Amino acid sequence: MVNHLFLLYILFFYLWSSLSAQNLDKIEFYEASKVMEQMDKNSKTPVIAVIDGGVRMDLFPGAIFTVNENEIQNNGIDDDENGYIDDYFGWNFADNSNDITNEKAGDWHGTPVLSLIHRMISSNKNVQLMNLVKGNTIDEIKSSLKYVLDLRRRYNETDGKEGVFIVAINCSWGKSDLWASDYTDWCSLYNELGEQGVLVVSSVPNDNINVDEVGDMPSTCDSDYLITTTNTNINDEKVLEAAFGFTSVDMSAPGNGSYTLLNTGEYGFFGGTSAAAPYISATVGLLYSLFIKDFNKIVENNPKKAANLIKNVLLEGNDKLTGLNHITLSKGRLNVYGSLKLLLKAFDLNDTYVEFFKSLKIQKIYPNPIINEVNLILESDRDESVQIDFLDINGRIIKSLQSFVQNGIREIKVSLGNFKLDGGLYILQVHTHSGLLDRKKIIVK
Ligand SMILES: [Ca+2]
Ligand SMILES: [Ca+2]
Repeated sequence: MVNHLFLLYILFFYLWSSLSAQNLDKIEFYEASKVMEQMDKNSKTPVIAVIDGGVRMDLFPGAIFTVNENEIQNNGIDDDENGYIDDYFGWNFADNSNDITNEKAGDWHGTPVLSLIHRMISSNKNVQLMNLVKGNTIDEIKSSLKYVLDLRRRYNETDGKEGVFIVAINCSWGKSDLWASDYTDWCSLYNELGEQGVLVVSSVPNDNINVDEVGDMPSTCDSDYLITTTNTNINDEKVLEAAFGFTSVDMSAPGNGSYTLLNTGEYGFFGGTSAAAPYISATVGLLYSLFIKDFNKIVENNPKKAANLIKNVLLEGNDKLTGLNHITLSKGRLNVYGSLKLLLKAFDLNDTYVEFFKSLKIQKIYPNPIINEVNLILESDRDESVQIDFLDINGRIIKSLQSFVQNGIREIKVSLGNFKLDGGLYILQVHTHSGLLDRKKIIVK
Protein backbone atom coordinates (compact mmCIF):
# COMPACT_ATOMS: atom_id res chain seq x y z
CA MET A 1 0.00 0.00 0.00
CA VAL A 2 2.76 2.40 0.98
CA ASN A 3 4.53 1.60 -2.25
CA HIS A 4 1.44 2.38 -4.24
CA LEU A 5 0.96 5.68 -2.49
CA PHE A 6 4.59 6.49 -3.06
CA LEU A 7 4.26 5.70 -6.76
CA LEU A 8 1.15 7.84 -6.96
CA TYR A 9 3.02 10.66 -5.29
CA ILE A 10 5.88 10.33 -7.77
CA LEU A 11 3.41 10.24 -10.64
CA PHE A 12 1.62 13.33 -9.33
CA PHE A 13 4.91 15.14 -8.86
CA TYR A 14 6.03 14.23 -12.34
CA LEU A 15 2.73 15.38 -13.83
CA TRP A 16 2.80 18.58 -11.84
CA SER A 17 6.30 19.53 -12.88
CA SER A 18 5.81 18.60 -16.51
CA LEU A 19 2.46 20.40 -16.63
CA SER A 20 3.96 23.55 -15.15
CA ALA A 21 6.95 23.30 -17.40
CA GLN A 22 5.35 22.87 -20.79
CA ASN A 23 4.07 26.44 -21.14
CA LEU A 24 7.45 27.79 -20.04
CA ASP A 25 9.15 25.43 -22.43
CA LYS A 26 7.01 26.75 -25.27
CA ILE A 27 8.18 30.34 -24.67
CA GLU A 28 11.82 29.16 -24.34
CA PHE A 29 11.96 30.43 -20.80
CA TYR A 30 14.56 27.88 -19.75
CA GLU A 31 16.96 28.78 -22.55
CA ALA A 32 16.56 32.46 -21.66
CA SER A 33 17.12 31.68 -17.98
CA LYS A 34 20.43 30.00 -18.74
CA VAL A 35 21.69 33.19 -20.34
CA MET A 36 20.19 35.49 -17.72
CA GLU A 37 21.83 33.50 -14.93
CA GLN A 38 25.22 34.33 -16.47
CA MET A 39 24.50 38.03 -16.56
CA ASP A 40 25.03 40.61 -13.86
CA LYS A 41 21.94 42.21 -12.41
CA ASN A 42 20.77 45.78 -12.77
CA SER A 43 21.54 47.67 -9.54
CA LYS A 44 17.90 48.80 -9.51
CA THR A 45 15.14 46.31 -8.78
CA PRO A 46 12.29 46.55 -11.28
CA VAL A 47 8.77 46.05 -10.00
CA ILE A 48 5.75 44.54 -11.75
CA ALA A 49 2.47 45.90 -10.43
CA VAL A 50 -0.37 43.41 -10.51
CA ILE A 51 -3.77 45.07 -10.52
CA ASP A 52 -6.20 42.26 -9.81
CA GLY A 53 -8.50 40.81 -7.18
CA GLY A 54 -5.94 40.78 -4.37
CA VAL A 55 -3.99 37.71 -3.37
CA ARG A 56 -3.54 35.38 -0.46
CA MET A 57 -0.33 37.01 0.75
CA ASP A 58 0.39 34.07 3.07
CA LEU A 59 1.03 31.82 0.05
CA PHE A 60 3.99 33.90 -1.16
CA PRO A 61 7.33 34.80 0.36
CA GLY A 62 7.09 38.33 1.76
CA ALA A 63 10.33 39.38 0.09
CA ILE A 64 8.80 39.28 -3.37
CA PHE A 65 6.56 42.23 -2.55
CA THR A 66 7.94 45.71 -2.81
CA VAL A 67 6.96 48.38 -0.31
CA ASN A 68 6.32 52.08 -0.58
CA GLU A 69 9.27 53.21 1.49
CA ASN A 70 8.07 56.78 1.85
CA GLU A 71 4.99 55.65 3.70
CA ILE A 72 5.14 54.71 7.38
CA GLN A 73 2.96 51.71 8.18
CA ASN A 74 -0.21 52.07 10.24
CA ASN A 75 0.36 55.53 11.69
CA GLY A 76 -2.87 56.88 10.20
CA ILE A 77 -0.92 59.48 8.20
CA ASP A 78 -0.39 59.83 4.47
CA ASP A 79 3.36 60.25 4.91
CA ASP A 80 4.27 60.40 1.23
CA GLU A 81 1.29 62.67 0.47
CA ASN A 82 0.08 60.66 -2.50
CA GLY A 83 -3.51 60.78 -1.29
CA TYR A 84 -3.53 57.31 0.28
CA ILE A 85 -3.11 56.73 4.00
CA ASP A 86 -0.75 53.92 5.06
CA ASP A 87 -0.37 52.49 1.57
CA TYR A 88 2.83 50.74 2.58
CA PHE A 89 2.18 47.57 0.55
CA GLY A 90 -0.18 49.12 -1.97
CA TRP A 91 -3.85 50.01 -2.15
CA ASN A 92 -7.24 48.38 -2.42
CA PHE A 93 -9.26 50.42 -4.92
CA ALA A 94 -12.38 48.31 -4.42
CA ASP A 95 -12.95 49.27 -0.80
CA ASN A 96 -10.57 52.21 -0.55
CA SER A 97 -8.35 50.69 2.12
CA ASN A 98 -4.79 49.48 2.46
CA ASP A 99 -5.91 45.84 2.72
CA ILE A 100 -4.40 44.28 -0.39
CA THR A 101 -5.31 40.69 0.46
CA ASN A 102 -8.46 39.21 -0.99
CA GLU A 103 -9.92 38.14 2.33
CA LYS A 104 -12.78 40.60 2.34
CA ALA A 105 -13.54 40.48 -1.36
CA GLY A 106 -13.25 36.68 -1.49
CA ASP A 107 -11.82 37.05 -4.97
CA TRP A 108 -9.91 33.97 -6.18
CA HIS A 109 -8.54 35.41 -9.45
CA GLY A 110 -5.52 37.40 -8.23
CA THR A 111 -3.61 34.53 -6.64
CA PRO A 112 -3.17 32.37 -9.79
CA VAL A 113 -2.35 35.47 -11.86
CA LEU A 114 0.32 36.66 -9.46
CA SER A 115 1.63 33.14 -9.00
CA LEU A 116 2.29 32.76 -12.74
CA ILE A 117 4.46 35.87 -12.63
CA HIS A 118 6.11 34.75 -9.43
CA ARG A 119 7.07 31.42 -10.95
CA MET A 120 9.04 33.14 -13.71
CA ILE A 121 10.79 35.69 -11.52
CA SER A 122 11.36 33.50 -8.46
CA SER A 123 14.88 32.42 -9.32
CA ASN A 124 15.93 35.88 -10.48
CA LYS A 125 15.93 37.65 -7.06
CA ASN A 126 15.99 41.02 -8.77
CA VAL A 127 12.36 41.55 -9.69
CA GLN A 128 9.62 42.41 -7.22
CA LEU A 129 5.87 42.64 -7.28
CA MET A 130 3.35 45.20 -6.10
CA ASN A 131 -0.10 43.85 -5.47
CA LEU A 132 -2.98 46.28 -5.96
CA VAL A 133 -6.66 45.44 -5.62
CA LYS A 134 -8.75 46.51 -8.57
CA GLY A 135 -12.02 48.34 -8.25
CA ASN A 136 -14.92 47.59 -10.57
CA THR A 137 -15.89 51.05 -11.74
CA ILE A 138 -13.99 52.82 -14.48
CA ASP A 139 -13.10 55.60 -12.03
CA GLU A 140 -11.57 53.03 -9.68
CA ILE A 141 -9.67 51.44 -12.56
CA LYS A 142 -8.33 54.85 -13.57
CA SER A 143 -7.34 55.57 -9.96
CA SER A 144 -5.32 52.36 -9.77
CA LEU A 145 -3.47 53.19 -12.99
CA LYS A 146 -2.85 56.75 -11.74
CA TYR A 147 -1.52 55.34 -8.49
CA VAL A 148 1.20 53.45 -10.37
CA LEU A 149 1.84 56.44 -12.61
CA ASP A 150 2.41 58.66 -9.58
CA LEU A 151 4.83 56.23 -7.92
CA ARG A 152 6.92 55.79 -11.07
CA ARG A 153 6.89 59.49 -11.90
CA ARG A 154 8.11 60.26 -8.40
CA TYR A 155 10.84 57.66 -8.84
CA ASN A 156 11.96 59.29 -12.09
CA GLU A 157 11.83 62.82 -10.72
CA THR A 158 13.86 62.04 -7.59
CA ASP A 159 16.46 59.83 -9.30
CA GLY A 160 15.09 56.84 -7.46
CA LYS A 161 15.17 58.36 -3.99
CA GLU A 162 11.39 58.23 -3.71
CA GLY A 163 8.61 56.38 -5.49
CA VAL A 164 8.83 52.89 -6.94
CA PHE A 165 10.64 51.60 -10.05
CA ILE A 166 7.53 50.04 -11.63
CA VAL A 167 8.22 48.87 -15.20
CA ALA A 168 5.06 46.93 -15.99
CA ILE A 169 1.46 46.53 -14.89
CA ASN A 170 -0.29 43.22 -15.34
CA CYS A 171 -3.97 43.71 -16.10
CA SER A 172 -5.55 40.30 -16.65
CA TRP A 173 -8.94 41.87 -17.22
CA GLY A 174 -10.83 44.40 -19.27
CA LYS A 175 -14.29 45.72 -19.98
CA SER A 176 -16.11 44.24 -22.95
CA ASP A 177 -17.98 46.06 -25.69
CA LEU A 178 -16.51 49.48 -24.93
CA TRP A 179 -14.71 51.73 -27.41
CA ALA A 180 -11.58 53.76 -26.82
CA SER A 181 -13.20 56.79 -28.46
CA ASP A 182 -15.67 56.97 -25.55
CA TYR A 183 -12.95 56.73 -22.92
CA THR A 184 -10.17 59.03 -24.01
CA ASP A 185 -9.19 59.85 -20.39
CA TRP A 186 -8.77 56.19 -19.59
CA CYS A 187 -6.77 55.56 -22.76
CA SER A 188 -4.49 58.54 -22.27
CA LEU A 189 -3.35 57.02 -18.98
CA TYR A 190 -1.51 54.30 -20.92
CA ASN A 191 0.41 57.00 -22.79
CA GLU A 192 1.17 58.85 -19.58
CA LEU A 193 2.39 55.60 -17.99
CA GLY A 194 4.51 54.88 -21.06
CA GLU A 195 6.04 58.37 -20.95
CA GLN A 196 7.30 57.47 -17.48
CA GLY A 197 8.53 54.05 -18.59
CA VAL A 198 5.67 51.73 -17.61
CA LEU A 199 4.28 49.14 -20.03
CA VAL A 200 0.80 47.75 -19.43
CA VAL A 201 0.03 44.15 -20.40
CA SER A 202 -3.68 43.48 -20.69
CA SER A 203 -5.81 40.45 -21.57
CA VAL A 204 -8.58 40.27 -24.15
CA PRO A 205 -12.00 38.69 -23.35
CA ASN A 206 -12.45 34.91 -23.13
CA ASP A 207 -14.72 34.95 -26.13
CA ASN A 208 -14.18 34.15 -29.81
CA ILE A 209 -14.82 37.74 -30.92
CA ASN A 210 -13.01 40.33 -32.99
CA VAL A 211 -12.44 43.26 -30.64
CA ASP A 212 -11.72 45.47 -33.67
CA GLU A 213 -15.39 44.97 -34.56
CA VAL A 214 -17.15 44.71 -31.23
CA GLY A 215 -14.95 46.91 -29.06
CA ASP A 216 -13.16 46.24 -25.78
CA MET A 217 -11.32 48.28 -23.20
CA PRO A 218 -8.47 48.80 -22.95
CA SER A 219 -7.76 46.67 -26.09
CA THR A 220 -9.00 49.36 -28.46
CA CYS A 221 -6.83 52.11 -26.93
CA ASP A 222 -4.19 53.14 -29.38
CA SER A 223 -1.12 53.38 -27.16
CA ASP A 224 2.46 52.43 -27.92
CA TYR A 225 2.83 51.32 -24.32
CA LEU A 226 -0.05 48.89 -24.09
CA ILE A 227 0.49 45.22 -24.96
CA THR A 228 -2.82 43.52 -25.62
CA THR A 229 -2.65 39.78 -25.29
CA THR A 230 -4.67 36.86 -26.56
CA ASN A 231 -4.38 33.23 -25.52
CA THR A 232 -2.78 30.32 -27.38
CA ASN A 233 -2.53 26.69 -26.39
CA ILE A 234 0.41 24.33 -26.17
CA ASN A 235 -0.01 23.49 -29.87
CA ASP A 236 0.30 27.18 -30.74
CA GLU A 237 -3.30 27.55 -31.82
CA LYS A 238 -5.44 30.43 -30.67
CA VAL A 239 -7.78 29.14 -28.00
CA LEU A 240 -11.28 29.14 -29.45
CA GLU A 241 -12.67 31.09 -26.49
CA ALA A 242 -10.22 33.98 -26.83
CA ALA A 243 -10.73 37.30 -28.56
CA PHE A 244 -8.57 38.55 -31.44
CA GLY A 245 -8.16 41.68 -33.54
CA PHE A 246 -5.72 42.57 -36.27
CA THR A 247 -5.21 46.14 -35.08
CA SER A 248 -6.06 45.92 -31.38
CA VAL A 249 -4.39 42.68 -30.28
CA ASP A 250 -0.60 42.69 -30.20
CA MET A 251 0.45 39.13 -29.53
CA SER A 252 -0.32 35.93 -27.66
CA ALA A 253 1.10 33.91 -24.81
CA PRO A 254 0.35 30.29 -23.87
CA GLY A 255 -2.06 30.93 -21.02
CA ASN A 256 -4.07 27.84 -21.87
CA GLY A 257 -3.14 24.81 -19.78
CA SER A 258 -1.26 26.85 -17.18
CA TYR A 259 -0.81 24.95 -13.97
CA THR A 260 -0.41 27.34 -11.11
CA LEU A 261 -1.03 28.10 -7.46
CA LEU A 262 -4.72 28.64 -6.86
CA ASN A 263 -6.38 30.63 -4.13
CA THR A 264 -7.08 27.41 -2.24
CA GLY A 265 -3.33 27.04 -1.72
CA GLU A 266 -3.25 24.03 -4.04
CA TYR A 267 -2.01 23.78 -7.60
CA GLY A 268 -4.47 23.49 -10.44
CA PHE A 269 -5.31 24.59 -13.95
CA PHE A 270 -5.90 28.23 -14.74
CA GLY A 271 -5.92 28.81 -18.44
CA GLY A 272 -8.01 31.68 -19.80
CA THR A 273 -6.69 34.89 -21.34
CA SER A 274 -5.99 36.01 -17.75
CA ALA A 275 -3.25 33.40 -17.64
CA ALA A 276 -1.65 34.68 -20.86
CA ALA A 277 -0.76 38.24 -19.82
CA PRO A 278 1.35 37.21 -16.78
CA TYR A 279 3.95 35.46 -18.99
CA ILE A 280 4.52 38.73 -20.82
CA SER A 281 4.52 40.93 -17.70
CA ALA A 282 7.07 38.65 -16.06
CA THR A 283 9.26 38.85 -19.17
CA VAL A 284 9.21 42.65 -19.05
CA GLY A 285 10.37 42.53 -15.42
CA LEU A 286 13.12 40.04 -16.22
CA LEU A 287 14.49 42.07 -19.14
CA TYR A 288 14.67 45.19 -16.95
CA SER A 289 16.42 43.24 -14.19
CA LEU A 290 19.58 42.65 -16.20
CA PHE A 291 22.74 44.68 -16.18
CA ILE A 292 22.97 46.00 -19.73
CA LYS A 293 24.91 49.20 -19.22
CA ASP A 294 23.70 51.19 -22.22
CA PHE A 295 20.12 50.00 -21.82
CA ASN A 296 20.11 50.82 -18.10
CA LYS A 297 21.27 54.35 -19.01
CA ILE A 298 18.32 54.75 -21.37
CA VAL A 299 15.99 53.52 -18.62
CA GLU A 300 17.35 56.27 -16.42
CA ASN A 301 17.52 59.14 -18.92
CA ASN A 302 14.73 58.31 -21.33
CA PRO A 303 12.34 55.82 -19.68
CA LYS A 304 9.83 56.16 -22.51
CA LYS A 305 12.40 55.08 -25.08
CA ALA A 306 13.31 52.10 -22.89
CA ALA A 307 9.66 51.04 -22.66
CA ASN A 308 9.33 51.32 -26.43
CA LEU A 309 12.41 49.21 -26.90
CA ILE A 310 11.12 46.47 -24.60
CA LYS A 311 7.74 46.40 -26.33
CA ASN A 312 9.56 46.13 -29.63
CA VAL A 313 11.71 43.17 -28.63
CA LEU A 314 8.62 41.39 -27.30
CA LEU A 315 6.73 41.89 -30.56
CA GLU A 316 9.68 41.29 -32.88
CA GLY A 317 11.28 38.50 -30.90
CA ASN A 318 8.16 36.37 -30.64
CA ASP A 319 7.48 33.23 -32.68
CA LYS A 320 5.37 33.97 -35.72
CA LEU A 321 2.38 31.61 -35.96
CA THR A 322 0.35 31.23 -39.12
CA GLY A 323 -2.77 30.97 -36.96
CA LEU A 324 -2.21 34.49 -35.64
CA ASN A 325 -1.41 35.96 -39.03
CA HIS A 326 -4.49 38.03 -39.74
CA ILE A 327 -5.83 38.26 -36.23
CA THR A 328 -3.02 39.91 -34.27
CA LEU A 329 -0.71 42.79 -35.06
CA SER A 330 2.63 41.05 -34.51
CA LYS A 331 1.43 37.60 -35.65
CA GLY A 332 3.36 36.01 -32.83
CA ARG A 333 3.43 34.20 -29.52
CA LEU A 334 5.80 35.30 -26.75
CA ASN A 335 9.33 33.92 -26.87
CA VAL A 336 11.39 35.05 -23.87
CA TYR A 337 14.61 33.79 -25.39
CA GLY A 338 13.96 35.46 -28.75
CA SER A 339 13.18 38.74 -27.00
CA LEU A 340 16.27 38.56 -24.82
CA LYS A 341 18.44 37.91 -27.86
CA LEU A 342 17.02 40.96 -29.62
CA LEU A 343 17.60 43.14 -26.58
CA LEU A 344 21.22 42.02 -26.33
CA LYS A 345 21.65 42.50 -30.05
CA ALA A 346 20.37 46.07 -29.80
CA PHE A 347 23.33 46.80 -27.51
CA ASP A 348 25.89 44.75 -29.43
CA LEU A 349 26.12 42.20 -26.66
CA ASN A 350 25.25 39.15 -28.70
CA ASP A 351 28.86 38.07 -28.98
CA THR A 352 29.43 38.40 -25.25
CA TYR A 353 26.77 35.83 -24.50
CA VAL A 354 26.89 33.84 -27.70
CA GLU A 355 28.33 30.75 -26.06
CA PHE A 356 25.24 30.51 -23.88
CA PHE A 357 22.88 30.68 -26.80
CA LYS A 358 21.54 27.46 -28.14
CA SER A 359 22.93 27.48 -31.61
CA LEU A 360 21.19 24.54 -33.20
CA LYS A 361 17.50 24.69 -33.72
CA ILE A 362 14.93 22.70 -35.67
CA GLN A 363 12.84 25.50 -37.09
CA LYS A 364 10.39 23.36 -38.93
CA ILE A 365 9.61 19.79 -39.88
CA TYR A 366 7.32 19.14 -42.81
CA PRO A 367 5.23 17.38 -43.78
CA ASN A 368 4.19 16.21 -40.33
CA PRO A 369 2.69 13.54 -40.22
CA ILE A 370 5.41 12.07 -42.39
CA ILE A 371 5.32 9.05 -44.66
CA ASN A 372 8.87 8.07 -45.57
CA GLU A 373 10.48 11.36 -46.40
CA VAL A 374 10.73 14.48 -44.30
CA ASN A 375 12.20 17.96 -44.68
CA LEU A 376 13.95 19.70 -41.82
CA ILE A 377 14.72 23.37 -41.65
CA LEU A 378 17.68 23.75 -39.32
CA GLU A 379 19.18 26.92 -37.95
CA SER A 380 22.72 26.88 -36.70
CA ASP A 381 25.53 29.29 -35.93
CA ARG A 382 28.29 27.03 -37.26
CA ASP A 383 29.26 24.50 -39.91
CA GLU A 384 29.22 21.08 -38.35
CA SER A 385 28.20 17.52 -39.04
CA VAL A 386 25.06 16.38 -37.29
CA GLN A 387 23.38 13.13 -36.50
CA ILE A 388 19.64 12.86 -37.05
CA ASP A 389 17.91 10.27 -34.89
CA PHE A 390 14.41 8.88 -34.83
CA LEU A 391 13.46 7.95 -31.27
CA ASP A 392 10.43 6.01 -30.14
CA ILE A 393 8.33 7.38 -27.30
CA ASN A 394 10.47 5.50 -24.79
CA GLY A 395 13.50 7.45 -25.96
CA ARG A 396 15.18 4.54 -27.80
CA ILE A 397 17.01 5.45 -31.00
CA ILE A 398 15.58 3.32 -33.78
CA LYS A 399 17.13 4.94 -36.82
CA SER A 400 20.08 7.31 -37.28
CA LEU A 401 21.31 9.25 -40.28
CA GLN A 402 24.28 11.56 -40.81
CA SER A 403 24.09 15.03 -42.25
CA PHE A 404 25.55 18.49 -41.67
CA VAL A 405 24.48 22.04 -40.86
CA GLN A 406 25.88 25.35 -41.98
CA ASN A 407 26.00 28.72 -40.37
CA GLY A 408 22.53 30.12 -41.05
CA ILE A 409 19.46 28.27 -42.15
CA ARG A 410 19.67 25.05 -44.11
CA GLU A 411 17.03 22.69 -45.33
CA ILE A 412 17.73 18.96 -45.21
CA LYS A 413 15.69 16.25 -46.86
CA VAL A 414 15.73 13.02 -44.88
CA SER A 415 14.61 9.84 -46.56
CA LEU A 416 13.88 6.73 -44.57
CA GLY A 417 14.49 4.66 -47.73
CA ASN A 418 13.55 1.07 -47.18
CA PHE A 419 13.45 1.49 -43.44
CA LYS A 420 9.86 1.24 -42.35
CA LEU A 421 8.60 2.94 -39.20
CA ASP A 422 5.30 1.76 -37.74
CA GLY A 423 2.62 4.45 -37.61
CA GLY A 424 2.62 6.49 -34.41
CA LEU A 425 4.37 9.15 -32.43
CA TYR A 426 8.17 9.56 -32.60
CA ILE A 427 10.78 12.11 -31.65
CA LEU A 428 13.13 13.47 -34.24
CA GLN A 429 16.40 14.61 -32.71
CA VAL A 430 19.29 16.45 -34.25
CA HIS A 431 22.59 16.66 -32.41
CA THR A 432 26.18 17.61 -32.98
CA HIS A 433 29.44 16.26 -31.56
CA SER A 434 29.85 19.50 -29.65
CA GLY A 435 26.71 18.63 -27.69
CA LEU A 436 24.12 20.89 -29.29
CA LEU A 437 20.76 19.22 -29.53
CA ASP A 438 17.20 19.96 -30.51
CA ARG A 439 14.23 17.66 -30.88
CA LYS A 440 10.65 17.78 -32.01
CA LYS A 441 7.69 15.40 -32.00
CA ILE A 442 6.71 13.83 -35.29
CA ILE A 443 3.92 11.56 -36.35
CA VAL A 444 4.50 8.73 -38.78
CA LYS A 445 1.55 7.70 -40.89
CA1 LIG B 1 0.48 57.51 1.08
CA1 LIG C 1 1.45 56.25 7.03
